[in-house]
Amino acid sequence: MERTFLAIKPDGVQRGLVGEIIRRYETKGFTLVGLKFVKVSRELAEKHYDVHRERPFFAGLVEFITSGPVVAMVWEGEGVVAAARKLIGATNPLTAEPGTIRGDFGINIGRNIIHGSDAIETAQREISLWFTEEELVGWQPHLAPWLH
Ligand code: 3AN
Repeated sequence: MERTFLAIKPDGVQRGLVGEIIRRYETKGFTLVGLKFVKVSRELAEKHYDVHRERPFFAGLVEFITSGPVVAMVWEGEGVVAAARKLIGATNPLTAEPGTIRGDFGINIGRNIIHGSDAIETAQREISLWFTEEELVGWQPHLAPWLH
């Protein structure tokens, strides 16, 4: 089953949006398989944002993600990588549609509340970067298949 990595960034945590964000993925119908509250090390932050290493905002990005606690999560479900990005909205909160997390709660591109993997391969890389195999809990909700 497809899995994605999501992280509620320090601004999302500071603003008390953790419950609201988790609720959106739960009520959408995805299954939570990994969850932890972490103070991100510089080493992890640099690995996570490695593709942006040459970008002008790289240093600021690392500075910000390491500035306060982050909620790291793995969610599972059909098409979850693309669907989770859809719920997040566009990178720039000013162009993110209302109804999306960034569209509803964000203003600034550098403070856009949540990270979500952008492809299945990226998700696999990010999940193994942030979680050990033992920290992931494979389970199935007791729902009749016809409910979904
Ligand atoms: P997304 O998070 O929507 O996948 P990416 O992967 O293009 O966006 O960028 C990663 C992160 O880098 C964004 N979440 C945002 O915090 C930051 N970022 C992207 N573009 C800019 C920019 N022009 N100025 C400042 N920060 C940026």
